[in-house]
Amino acid sequence: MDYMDSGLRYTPKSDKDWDTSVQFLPASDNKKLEKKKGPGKIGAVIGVVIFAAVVALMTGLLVWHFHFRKDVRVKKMYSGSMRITNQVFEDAYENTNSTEFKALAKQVTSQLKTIYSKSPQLSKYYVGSTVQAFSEGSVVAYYLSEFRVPAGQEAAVDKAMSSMEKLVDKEQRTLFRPGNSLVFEDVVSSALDARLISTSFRNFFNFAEHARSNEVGQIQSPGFPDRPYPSNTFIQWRLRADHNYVIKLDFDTMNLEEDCKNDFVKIYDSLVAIESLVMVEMCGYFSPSEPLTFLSSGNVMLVTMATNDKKNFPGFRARVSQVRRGSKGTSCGGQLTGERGSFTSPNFPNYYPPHILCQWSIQVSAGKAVKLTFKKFFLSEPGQENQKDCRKDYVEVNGKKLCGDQPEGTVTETSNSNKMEVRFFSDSSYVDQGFDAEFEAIDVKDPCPKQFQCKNKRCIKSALRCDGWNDCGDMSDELNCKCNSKDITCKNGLCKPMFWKCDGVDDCGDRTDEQNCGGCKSGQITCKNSKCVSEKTHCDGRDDCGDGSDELDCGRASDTRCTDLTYKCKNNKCISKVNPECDGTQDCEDGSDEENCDCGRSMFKTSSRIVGGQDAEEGEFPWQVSLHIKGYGHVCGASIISPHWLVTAAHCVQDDGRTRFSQPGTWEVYLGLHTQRKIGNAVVKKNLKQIISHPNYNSFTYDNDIALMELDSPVTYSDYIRPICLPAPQHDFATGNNVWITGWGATREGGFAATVLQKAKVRIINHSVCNDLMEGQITSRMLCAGVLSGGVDACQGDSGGPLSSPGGSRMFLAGVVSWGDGCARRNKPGIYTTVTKFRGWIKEKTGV
Ligand code: 4AZ
Repeated sequence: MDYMDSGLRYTPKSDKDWDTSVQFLPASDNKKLEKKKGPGKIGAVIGVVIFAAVVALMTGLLVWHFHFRKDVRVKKMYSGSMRITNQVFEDAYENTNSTEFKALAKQVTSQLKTIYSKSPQLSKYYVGSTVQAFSEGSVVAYYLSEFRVPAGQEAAVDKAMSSMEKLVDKEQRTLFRPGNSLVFEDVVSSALDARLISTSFRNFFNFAEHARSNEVGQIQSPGFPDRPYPSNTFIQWRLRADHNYVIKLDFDTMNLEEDCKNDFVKIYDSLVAIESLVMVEMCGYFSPSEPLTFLSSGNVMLVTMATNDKKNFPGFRARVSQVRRGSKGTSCGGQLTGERGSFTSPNFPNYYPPHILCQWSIQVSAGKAVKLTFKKFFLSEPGQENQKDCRKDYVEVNGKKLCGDQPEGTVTETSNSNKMEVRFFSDSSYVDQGFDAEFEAIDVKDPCPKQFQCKNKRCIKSALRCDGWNDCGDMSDELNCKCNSKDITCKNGLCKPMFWKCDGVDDCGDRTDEQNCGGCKSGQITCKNSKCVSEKTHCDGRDDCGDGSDELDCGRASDTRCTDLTYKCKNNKCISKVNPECDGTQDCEDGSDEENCDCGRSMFKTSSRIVGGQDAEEGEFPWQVSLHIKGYGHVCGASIISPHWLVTAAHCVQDDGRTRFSQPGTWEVYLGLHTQRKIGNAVVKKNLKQIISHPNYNSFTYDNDIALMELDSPVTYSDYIRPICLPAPQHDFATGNNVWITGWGATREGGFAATVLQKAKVRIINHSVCNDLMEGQITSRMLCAGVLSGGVDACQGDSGGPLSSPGGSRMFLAGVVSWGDGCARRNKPGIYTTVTKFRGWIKEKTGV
C-alpha cells in the first residue's frame, strides 16, 4: 500500500514499463556437446579453455543484458490541485465512494491524461492519476499523478511539470473538445515530498473530519496520550469547514522526535500534499506556552504525519474548529485614525494564514507625521533567510519591504505626511507569527517631545544622552557631549564610563581612555593591584608590586619565583610569561606548557569582532554541547574538555520536585549540533555515565556553579566535535578582553529559545565594577562579561555553556554561563563561573 492508495485505489498497467523485447537464448543442442574421441590431452585442455571462455562471455552478456540494458525506472509522484470553473460543488463530492465523486474524478483523470499528452517528456513516462478529493470553489480537484521515469531523466520531467499551467492552457484551447469538458484554472502542482512515499511505511491511516460551527473536534497522533505513536506510519487528516469558513487548528501538545528526517508533522493549505502549499513542518518539542494555532486560507486543510522505525515520542493533539471567513483573526487591514493606536498581523501572536493581503491606511491629524514601531516582528520562512529581497512574506511601509525576524522594537518607520500605508502580504507557503505594531502621531517640527531624537529618527529619553552608551544605535546620542565627572572625556567628544579607563581597550576610539593610566607617573608601571612602581623594578627578580605582577613577562624561561600569577611547569619550576600554555612556544624546560594542546581550535577563525547575537557558523564552536532532557529537549549548554568529559553549570543538574536533573539517565547530550531538531551527520548523541556537581555549589548565591558530566562512551573528534582548552589556574582573562558567548538560549528576556546556535561577542568586566553593579553578589569564583550598554548577553537556556576566550590561535574556557539579572539589561552583565578557580578540581575528578 502506498500514498496513492490512501485515496482512491489506482491499479497500474503492470507490464507496460518492462522491456518485452527481452528473449531468453534457446537451449543448447545436447547432442553437440556429447563427448567425442578427441585429439588427445592438449586438445582437451584447449577445449576446456574455450568452453570456459564461452561460458564467461555468455554470463557477462546475460548480466549486461538484464542488469544494465534494461531501463532502470524511478517512480515520481506529483500532487496538484486545479479549479474547475464550470461545475458546481455538491455535498456528494466529499464522499469518495459516491457515484458523483467517481464520475467527476473519471472526467478529471481523463483530462489530466490529455494534458500530459501535450508534453513529450510527460506522456512517455505517465502511468496514471487519482483524484484524492474535491472542495468548493467552484470545484477544486486535488489529485496525484504517477510517472515512471528512467534514471537520470527526473530533472527533465520536473521541468516539464513546472510548465503544467501552459499544458493545461494548451489542452483548454484544443479545438474539437467535447462540449462537456471541464474548464480548469489556478493549476498548482509540485513533486510530492519523497518522505511521504517511503517504502518503509507499514501502517497507513486516513482520517477525514468536517468541522461544524459551535463544535470543537480533535485530532491526535495514534496512541496519544497513553503511548508513543507507532513506527513506520503514515497518517493524514483531511479537514474541511463549511463554505465561507476557514479551519482553525490549535495544538495543545507537540512532542515528536527532534530530527524531522525521522518523524514529522506537516500541514498543508490544501487537501493533498502540495509542497507549494505547505504551511509548516514540525518536529521536536514545542512548549505548551508557545502559541501554536494555524488558520487555513480556504475551507480545507491537510495534516500529515510520518514516522520511521527509530524512536517514538508521545505525539500531538490539536483542536479543530471552523471560523467564519472575515471574523477576528482571519481578516486584517482597515482605516486607522487617532493620535496613537496599534494593529497586528491576523491571528497574532499565533500564526497568520497563508495567502493573505492586508492593507492599513493610517491617518493622524493634519500637520503631524505617522511614526510606526514594530514591537514584535516574525516573518521568516525557508528560502527567505536572506532578508534583503523579501520575495515571500513581507510588510511594506512607505514602499519599503521588511521581512525575516527583527529584534524587538528595532524597526521604526516615519511618514513624510499625516498618512501612512502599511501592507502585509503572505504567500501561499509557510506561515509565521507575524507582527505587532504601534503607531503614533508626531510633530514634524518636534518629533520627539521631551525626548532626544537620534539621527536615525528614534526617540530616546533625554537622560540617555551623553551617558557613554550608544542608545540610538547610530552613536548620535553620544556626539557633541559635555561629559560629567563620572565619565572620561574623550578627545573626540565622546564620553565613556570611567571604569573603562586604562582597561587596555580603546573605548574612545582615539585612545584617550588609555593614556596616563593608573595615575602612575611616567617612568612608573602600574601593578595588577594598581600600585605604581618604578619601571626599573620590572623583572629585577624582586616582588616590588607585592602581587608579583612586576615580575611577569620577563622573558626568562625558568628560575622565576613562584607566585599566584606565575605559570607552574610540570617540573614545578615557574615561568613569568603570562598565559604561556598552548601558545605555540615552548616556555617550560620540560615542554609541559605545550602538552595536551589539541584543543580550542575550530575549522573557522572567529575573526569578526544570544541576545544581540548572530547565527554561529557550523563547526565554529565545536566544543559547544546541547544538553537535552529526554523527551523534552534542550535545557542547558555544556563544553567538551576531553573525549569523556563535559563541563556545565551545577544549577543545570539540581533536582527539582518533578525532574531528577542530577541523574545521568535524565539527560541525552548532543555534540556537533548546530540547529536544534536538525540531527545531521555531524551530530553525535550520547548518554551520560555520571554527573559530578561541585560539592560547594550554593543554590542561593550560585557560588561554585560548575559540574562535570562523564559520557557513557568516548566521543570521536571531528570537524564539528572538538574540545576547548582548559586554562591554567593562573591564566589571566584581562578586563576589557573580548570573549564569545554561545548557546541556544532565549534570544530575548522571556523569549523563545534559538534554533540555530547563536554567538555574541562581549567583554570581560572589571570584578569590582561588576560587584558594584550587581549589588555585592559577585564572589571571587564569578567572572562578569557583557556589554554594559545592554542588548548583548547570555540568557535562559545558555546556562552551562562556554564563555570562550581567544588566546593565540586557540580558545580557552574562561567561564561557564551561570546567572544574571534578566538578560541584556543595561549595566547588568552576565555572570560566569571562573574556570581557573576550578582547574585543580577538574583535574582531580576527570584527570583532564
Ligand atoms: C538562565 O536563566 C540565565 N543574562 C543565564 C544567563 C543569564 C541570565 C539567565 C545572564 O539560564
